Amino acid sequence: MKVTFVDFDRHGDERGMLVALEEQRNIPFTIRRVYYLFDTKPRVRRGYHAHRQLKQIMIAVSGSVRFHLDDGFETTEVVLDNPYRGLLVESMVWREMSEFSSNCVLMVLADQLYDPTDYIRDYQEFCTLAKRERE
Ligand code: T46
Repeated sequence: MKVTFVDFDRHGDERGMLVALEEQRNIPFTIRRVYYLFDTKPRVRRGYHAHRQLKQIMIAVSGSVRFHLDDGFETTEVVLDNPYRGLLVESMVWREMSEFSSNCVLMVLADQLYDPTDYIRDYQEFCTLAKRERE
């Protein structure tokens, strides 16, 4: 399946590095929510859901994490380990995250406020909906 990365400009000098994230500029949507995952325990795998509408950009601002992505037809694995690179995860993509490094801070920019009804947590239901959308 196709994976879209967004590479951010690196602003830096002898003092250190900086990345700027701006909605509708290098972030391809209006940012309505930001959250971050950190201190994820060893061997934890999380996610196990898709979103009906939500679109997000994931950035490992520190450390690394593996994403398993599934659009209902194909799957792929992606490692995020670089604060200059965002992973765009569109709606209707099943995701599971694993192999969080102990220093991983995964920052997520989302185009919607938190809405538990947007989650599809049953994999078979997800596959059925994904197939229906393509018909
Ligand atoms: C995703 C991956 C990368 C809130 O109260 N507000 C929020 O905005 C979020 C995202 C979560 N929560 C609460 C709901 C749960 O009680 O925080 C708790 C943990 O959330 P969840 O179990 O959904 O975490 P993950 O790691 O399975 O998934 C999260 C996002 O929910 C999801 O959209 O793509 O991170």
